[in-house]
Amino acid sequence: MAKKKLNRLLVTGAAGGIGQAIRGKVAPMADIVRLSDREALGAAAEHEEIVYCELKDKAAVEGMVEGCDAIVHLGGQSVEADWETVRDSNIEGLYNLYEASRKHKIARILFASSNHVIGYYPQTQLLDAQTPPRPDGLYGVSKAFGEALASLYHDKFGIETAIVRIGSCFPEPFDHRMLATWLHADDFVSLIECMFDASRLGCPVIYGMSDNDVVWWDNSQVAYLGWKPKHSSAIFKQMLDEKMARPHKDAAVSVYQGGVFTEHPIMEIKPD
Ligand code: NAI
Ligand code: 15L
Repeated sequence: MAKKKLNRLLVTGAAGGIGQAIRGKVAPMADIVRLSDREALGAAAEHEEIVYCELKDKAAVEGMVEGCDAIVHLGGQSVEADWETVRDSNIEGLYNLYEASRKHKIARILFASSNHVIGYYPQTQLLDAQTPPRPDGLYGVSKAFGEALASLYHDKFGIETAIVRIGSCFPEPFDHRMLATWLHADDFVSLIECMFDASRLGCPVIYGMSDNDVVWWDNSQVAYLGWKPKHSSAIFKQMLDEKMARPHKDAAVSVYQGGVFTEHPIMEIKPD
């Protein structure tokens, strides 16, 4: 349970997979949870309010942010896509969010970054918060832009951001790679509590993974947050071994941290 209570917490991308998984669980963190997306969000519970918003619409984003004191920013293009799609949601959209946050004096943001910022590193290399980006596609590049924007708004305006390079946040791992990258939604919720409870957050890079047996990432530099993931992908290993053959050792999914994202081409919108 969070120690401090926010007045109004904004959760963007609330209609998405992670948004739906954490929706009920962030309720104790704030008097009011404002949920936003461009897709349907269902009916608001008593403690919730709903604001539909397209992130590339600057004025709409200002309206969405106004009156909030903190943001969990999940909204955006969440897999590889053509440049225009990535740009609208993750470049323009994120700039709009940080500009609105500056104008409306938001103190803290969680930015849902991705392991695809560092997807071209080999699985044999242990990475930490200082590891430079090595994106595996335009999506990864857009998340690296987001991390740089968060850093700028911290240094220039003092807005604190938890930059979370999320691994794979799904109910269970789909493949052997995800034994290293898996993040249980409840561990993500406990990270959100820790980042809002911390007396000083700063603008750290945090790897979003559960307490898995296979480890590619070192979170020791954010030990001050006191985040202790409780779940582990280890309970799924046997199920995966029985369900599918281990991929070949030279396959992208076995070699690179970003797995098959390294194999995506540059996607172009086909002219009509
Ligand atoms: P998702 O694709 O299920 O949800 C994203 C939501 O953002 C969707 O509901 C979509 O409607 C909304 N959205 C997209 N573009 C928008 C726009 N221009 N305006 C308004 N809303 C827009 O993604 P998921 O899995 O829930 O991920 C949430 C966030 O976490 C994303 O930013 C994703 O990049 C990041 N992430 C997720 C991982 C995972 O394992 N689920 C891993 C790494 C990062
Ligand atoms: C991501 O960044 C995606 O949002 C998610 O859909 C998964 O592909 C995840 O990374 C992953 O690498 O497993």
